[in-house]
Amino acid sequence: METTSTPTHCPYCALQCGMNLSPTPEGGVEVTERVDFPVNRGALCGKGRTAPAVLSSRVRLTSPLVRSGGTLVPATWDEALDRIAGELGSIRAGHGPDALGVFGGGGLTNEKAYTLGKFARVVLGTSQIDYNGRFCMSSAAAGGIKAFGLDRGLPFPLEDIPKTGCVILVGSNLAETMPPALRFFSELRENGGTLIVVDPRRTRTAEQADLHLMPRPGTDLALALGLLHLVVAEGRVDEEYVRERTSGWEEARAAAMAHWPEHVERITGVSVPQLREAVRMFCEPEAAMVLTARGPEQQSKGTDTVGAWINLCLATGRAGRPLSGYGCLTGQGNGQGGREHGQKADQLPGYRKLDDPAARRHVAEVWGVDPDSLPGPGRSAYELLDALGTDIRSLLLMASNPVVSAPRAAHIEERLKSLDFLAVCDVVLSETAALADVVLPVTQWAEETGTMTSLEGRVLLRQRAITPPAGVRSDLEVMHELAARLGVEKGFPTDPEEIFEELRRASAGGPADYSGITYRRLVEENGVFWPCPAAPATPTAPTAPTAPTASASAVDDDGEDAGLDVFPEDPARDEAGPAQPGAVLPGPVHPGTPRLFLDRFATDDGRARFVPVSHRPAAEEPDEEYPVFLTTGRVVAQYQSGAQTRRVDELNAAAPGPFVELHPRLAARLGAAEGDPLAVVSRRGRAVAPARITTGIRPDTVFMPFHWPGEGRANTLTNPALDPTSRMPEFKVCAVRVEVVEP
Ligand SMILES: Nc1nc2c(c(=O)[nH]1)N[C@H]1C(S)=C(S)[C@@H](COP(=O)(O)OP(=O)(O)OC[C@H]3O[C@@H](n4cnc5c(=O)[nH]c(N)nc54)[C@H](O)[C@@H]3O)O[C@H]1N2
Ligand SMILES: Nc1nc2c(c(=O)[nH]1)N[C@H]1C(S)=C(S)[C@@H](COP(=O)(O)OP(=O)(O)OC[C@H]3O[C@@H](n4cnc5c(=O)[nH]c(N)nc54)[C@H](O)[C@@H]3O)O[C@H]1N2
Ligand code: SF4
Ligand SMILES: [Mo]
Repeated sequence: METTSTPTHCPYCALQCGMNLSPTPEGGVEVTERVDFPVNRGALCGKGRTAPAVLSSRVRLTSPLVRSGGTLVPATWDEALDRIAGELGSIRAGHGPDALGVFGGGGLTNEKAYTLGKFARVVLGTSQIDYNGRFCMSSAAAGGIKAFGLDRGLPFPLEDIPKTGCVILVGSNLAETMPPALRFFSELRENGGTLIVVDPRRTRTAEQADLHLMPRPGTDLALALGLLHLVVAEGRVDEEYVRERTSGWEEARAAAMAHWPEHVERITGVSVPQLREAVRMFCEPEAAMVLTARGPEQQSKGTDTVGAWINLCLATGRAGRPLSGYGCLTGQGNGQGGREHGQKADQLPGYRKLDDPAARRHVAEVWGVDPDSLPGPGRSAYELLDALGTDIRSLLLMASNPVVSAPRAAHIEERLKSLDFLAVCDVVLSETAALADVVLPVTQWAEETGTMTSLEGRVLLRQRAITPPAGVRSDLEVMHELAARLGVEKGFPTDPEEIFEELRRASAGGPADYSGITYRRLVEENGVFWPCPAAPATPTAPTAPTAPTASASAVDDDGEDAGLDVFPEDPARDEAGPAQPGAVLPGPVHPGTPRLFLDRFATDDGRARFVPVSHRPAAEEPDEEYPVFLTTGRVVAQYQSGAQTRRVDELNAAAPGPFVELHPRLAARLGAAEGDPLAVVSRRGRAVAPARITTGIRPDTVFMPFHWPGEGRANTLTNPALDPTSRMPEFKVCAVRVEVVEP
């Protein structure tokens, strides 16, 4: 039994606040302040502070469950694992490997996400794997890759925010979703900088703003184009920067010029004087930033919308320069690392592309398999869930609760029920686990070691602090055992550090290069920002790592500037172990890359690319039958599908259930009073929750948080219209009718 306090990180969001875990006399663990982690300096939100409650055996699973005669009953680990391996094996034999679906999560550690991707492709041989990050960050990732050649949520550390001149925060309610991060924005204002918030609701975040723009949901693309139009019209383009550091300006300029401010006012509801004021605030200081979150991204045009905001940054010379840039505030604990190491449908570790022959060769070499044996890209998350029970006959699900969190959730619930076989690994009996044929109870954050990559691109070590209860095993052990039962004895270790060492080699030379990072460095340096190549690498002959892709080399080649000799004698270099295929021999230690793009962007020619984009409406706009916009999001005291936080008394007291937020004018029209049960009806279904009346929302819009199952489930209503590039669903806009429920 561990007895001293352990420095670690929160189990929930992408801020990955530092905390200490200290044992209590009762044999449990409590959270104590950890001030040495610079992001939160000891501060935590209520979720982080109460996180140990979910470690308690009172609320969690401690025995495998197997469905028998319609109900889930306790079983031994061997029975449960045999059952899963048997079902997967026979479905594969009968219907081929692509009948086996796999669904992961952005909360999984890098080691688990990496192993899950490898398990799907090497053990099951299926292309049908994706994960919940598709619901979260894929539009920002697609936009970032188009423009910069690389996707890392924030290209700079949060500590840069207070030193810039202006930040436009688009569709982020970080006062509720990342409370300790609010400090950076308060400091920005104390230093004389300004904050612009773009949100259809006057959120706690918007209350902090110098300027709050309140557009109609789904119109951020027009808004950004209108701002760019004004930048051009007012002669505020940074011509020299555009010439030296970008390409594609003429087309993007022409597209923006078609969006007249008066026209943009009609689309967005944001007045022309407000647009002008925003342009002035953004352009006057020497440096400025645009940060987006789920508001503009969870739209069927999220990729183009992100592109439009990036265009604004590029035209004004506000990217790839100190204290300036575009960033996305990634959401889940490992939302960043989870999208880099291969649980995404089209991806191999190191942010490599599954359809790139060089990437396939490199990773297959590390995995010791034939590159031709690796399947190709599969379906995106919603498309995968939508196909359950058709050509996909079974699903292995790890770390997501789509019964609550997927769009058009009633339909997805039906798809899950129509499967021949569903296996779920979780720490609690989530609404999705409750539908499974086999449920495996797994260890969680404080009980296991693993790395997470925060929204800053900072790789962190979350350390084991306590002994897990009897009866649970780690996700890594689950994959090890299943691989063995399916005939793959090697390549699925259970020790996270051993997996990380393999991940280093698999990522070497890729865009997200972790090869210079070790567990020891993560502890000693309080995290390391990627890319961190083990450079200058001495590749082992004859199986050198493949040359970095053009986009990757652009980042990694900045080696000189990166100060490679900072830790020339770091003993951690010796930990790389014996040379293996694709291994990188010890060299001077790379310090990591807190700030990207300062010299060049990660494109072939080093220039950032403007994308020509034009406004288009949401997939579903209000009409006579469904006259009101519905948008959805979060409250401070609940996390995601609520599977974890709905098991914490203190959090339930603060946020006991769903609600429908609406403006007094809409309430008056409906004859609704505070607390009245309202039915919200969309083309997908009907949800009921009490009215919460506030002037802090547009009168044409209602808002529902999505943390609850049952009658008040917001996702019964949402529209699964997908962005054509990122395949991300439109959680933030659909059309509904609102009615008072007669008693
Ligand atoms: N308390 C809490 N914190 C969390 C989470 C949680 O579930 N609970 N989840 C974590 C995760 S995974 C994520 S992804 C992040 C999400 O963090 P955020 O993006 O901050 O969260 P949301 O509440 O989904 O959306 C932000 C805002 O977008 C606004 N919005 C709605 N429609 C539009 C629109 O069309 N345009 C614009 N500009 N804004 C719009 C909403 O009113 C809302 O205030 O939070 C992380 N942190
Ligand atoms: N309407 C609407 N819907 C949304 C959104 C929205 O804004 N509006 N946001 C979307 C976004 S951004 C996201 S990220 C998704 C998130 O939605 P989900 O994918 O449902 O996310 P969680 O609720 O975090 O589910 C994680 C599950 O994994 C379990 N778990 C935790 N740790 C581990 C572990 O180490 N191993 C295993 N095996 N299980 C673990 C938890 O108990 C929980 O059941 O929701 C999306 N849905
Ligand atoms: S802000 Fe995020 S990481 Fe920090 S304590 Fe809260 S949930 Fe945890
Ligand atoms: Mo998310």
